[in-house]
Amino acid sequence: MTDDTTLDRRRFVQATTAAGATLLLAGCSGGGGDGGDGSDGSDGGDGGDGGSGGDGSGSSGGDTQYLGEEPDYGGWLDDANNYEQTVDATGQDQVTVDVGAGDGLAFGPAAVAVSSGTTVVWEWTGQGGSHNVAAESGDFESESSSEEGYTFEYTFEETGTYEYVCTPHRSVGMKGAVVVQ
Ligand SMILES: [Cu+2]
Repeated sequence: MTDDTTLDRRRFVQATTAAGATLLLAGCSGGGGDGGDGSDGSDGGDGGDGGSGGDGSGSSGGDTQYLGEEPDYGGWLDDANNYEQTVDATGQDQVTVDVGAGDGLAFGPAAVAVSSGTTVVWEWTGQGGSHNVAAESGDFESESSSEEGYTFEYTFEETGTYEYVCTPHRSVGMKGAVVVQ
């Protein structure tokens, strides 16, 4: 019975135009792909791993907003690890920056814009060894620590661009900036 049905379908395919047959073949190969759904199921598990890859965004708390126009850092961030764009964190009372982001020798985000009066809290991830946070201007400087959960904070009252480094890792690009608007 089922064999007869199959034969009927084959005759139907032969009776269609070349274009139609191509479409049907595409459908057939798609059907073969359905067999791969079993492995796709395990791929779904891998997708969960991708979710953990999202930890980077988790540190900044969900959807990351960037400034519409990138500030001119005068080359300061050209060799800064983890720097792509300036994260827009304006309008917030408190903003957290990871110390030891990425591979451990970066600030996360490396560049962030805040409103004046905002307190930036640097929070150590425990990755990459011992770090500190030291403003180029000397306005602020933390102790060195390698301890996960260690924090240092500074409240930015004056507008401007504040460049800072991790002193021991300056030469390997552990640099950051806070833009106060
Ligand atoms: Cu460091």
